[in-house]
Amino acid sequence: MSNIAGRVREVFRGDQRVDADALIARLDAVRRFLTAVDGLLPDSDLVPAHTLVERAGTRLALSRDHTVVALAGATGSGKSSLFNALAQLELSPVGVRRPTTGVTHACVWGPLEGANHLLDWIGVLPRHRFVRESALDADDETALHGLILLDLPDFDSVQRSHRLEVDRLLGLVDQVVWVVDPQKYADRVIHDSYLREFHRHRDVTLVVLNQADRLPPAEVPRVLDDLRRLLDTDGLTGVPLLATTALDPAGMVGLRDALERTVAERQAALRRLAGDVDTVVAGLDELVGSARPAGGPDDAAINGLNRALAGAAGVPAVTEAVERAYRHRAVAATGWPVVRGWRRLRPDPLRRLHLPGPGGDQADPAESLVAATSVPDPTAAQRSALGLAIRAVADRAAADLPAAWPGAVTSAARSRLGDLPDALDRTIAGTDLGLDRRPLWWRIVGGVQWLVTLAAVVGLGWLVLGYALRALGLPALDNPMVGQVPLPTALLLGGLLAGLLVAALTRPVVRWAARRARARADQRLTARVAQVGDEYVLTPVRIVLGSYAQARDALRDAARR
Ligand SMILES: Nc1nc2c(ncn2[C@@H]2O[C@H](COP(=O)(O)OP(=O)(O)OP(=O)(O)O)[C@@H](O)[C@H]2O)c(=O)[nH]1
Ligand SMILES: [Mg+2]
Repeated sequence: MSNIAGRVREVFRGDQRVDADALIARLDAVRRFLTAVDGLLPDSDLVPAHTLVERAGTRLALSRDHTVVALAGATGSGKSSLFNALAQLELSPVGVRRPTTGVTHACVWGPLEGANHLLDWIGVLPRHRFVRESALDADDETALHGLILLDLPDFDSVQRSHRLEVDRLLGLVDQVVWVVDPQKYADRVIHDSYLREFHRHRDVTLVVLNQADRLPPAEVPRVLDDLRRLLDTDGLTGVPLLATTALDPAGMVGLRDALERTVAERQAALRRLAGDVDTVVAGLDELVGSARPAGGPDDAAINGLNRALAGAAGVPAVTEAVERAYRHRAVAATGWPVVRGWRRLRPDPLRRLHLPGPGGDQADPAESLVAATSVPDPTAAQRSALGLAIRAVADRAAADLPAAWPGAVTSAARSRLGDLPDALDRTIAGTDLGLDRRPLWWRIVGGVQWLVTLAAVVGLGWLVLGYALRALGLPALDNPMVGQVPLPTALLLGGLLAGLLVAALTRPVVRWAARRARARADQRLTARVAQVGDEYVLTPVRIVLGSYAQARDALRDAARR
């Protein structure tokens, strides 16, 4: 797998300098990573990164002029003996009873004041802090000024507290000198539980084979070779390996020189933290992966979501009502005036859904904050179709993401599900369905209908007046003739027939226009519902994808040595 950790150079870099600014930039990148994934990935996976950020910040803020070196190893390997030999004082008791050292002892080369904050943070009790500063040998010891040497308890202890103390301190110190002896240098505990775990800290690791005097001189190189082979297996290829004898100053020269170099370089703290960043990045790599994710859900998934939202919002019911309302209103405006009044008595289909009724009045804005319409609630099938569509959006968006992320994307897609019904209802209520305007042709046809009806009424009145005069024996009206038909009769019959004819001719036009009104409303509603989907489903998904991209970039920056 070509992961980010793989790209971190896995070679011994003991002689490479770590730039403090570059390290701080890497730590900032880890911080950015944590901010990006906050609330999206399980906290348990992020503990090492949080610990690193906190520890590194503190260590860098504390003295960088001091180098904290720990002597770690199995009981009886000679840690305390080496500690005392380096300090040239009997500071830490050496004993035959095992284990001997139960609490960490510290020896500071140089004034204690500057080192005290560091030792407080590391957690060495004041009564176990010593100063290696004497007027007599000050010059000899100058090369070690700034060294804080720690004598740790044994890590393979029968005492659980010793192991806990060692594990705690190994997470804080700048450099570790692993002390092994000829009898136990191949023990599994030290290799499996400790040295192997430190393979990303090779450049702050030093191994000494102590008690070399117990071996026949000819045997020493053979044991060192064997130990080197084991260290290679542990992933510690290239780390400095020395033979020491704590009882003989001549057997300490190599170790002392190595410590002097470490102190002079002032690099151990930075290298240690750089190794910590490598370890944390390698642990996080799996959570982020290297694939570039899609920018968001694909069009097919979005279309599916919009369809499901439209169904759940009751768009089909509304558009059908729009078509019927158009017919209702058009017939009321253009129909034969005699039956128009009766038409108006019937309720408007949109009114029944509490949608804008005749005259285009909108729903009350106060009402529209809550469910505003009486559009039927979504059926179980529509609800489940919506659930599936949301899931499909999340699945498609998260398709390329590593295993830790699809869950976060799905949660984001569903995060505002509870608000969707109200939002959809408000949108439906607030959408201009396009029925506000009374088309001009309605008015023209309506006017024609009034004219022809008026003609019929005039004809009827004329005829009634003629009959009345005749019945009273008065002189009859002089009826002009239209062809063979008297004018009043022509007006009455012509008016009636024309009214019916106009109504019959208008009907198919009304039906066609109603279908168009429905299509227009459908388009508007679908667009508005899609906006709701964008705001309530797609935007949260895009935010998570954005966080993923940020996390990925941040981790890449953190991996850069
Ligand atoms: N011959 C020889 N004996 C040594 C050497 N280093 C330590 N010893 C002896 O080994 C025994 C254990 O030494 P310590 O220094 O107490 O060992 P330690 O690693 O501190 O042990 P704990 O405190 O129990 O973890 C003592 O008797 C020392 O005198 C050495 O280089 N050569
Ligand atoms: Mg000891």
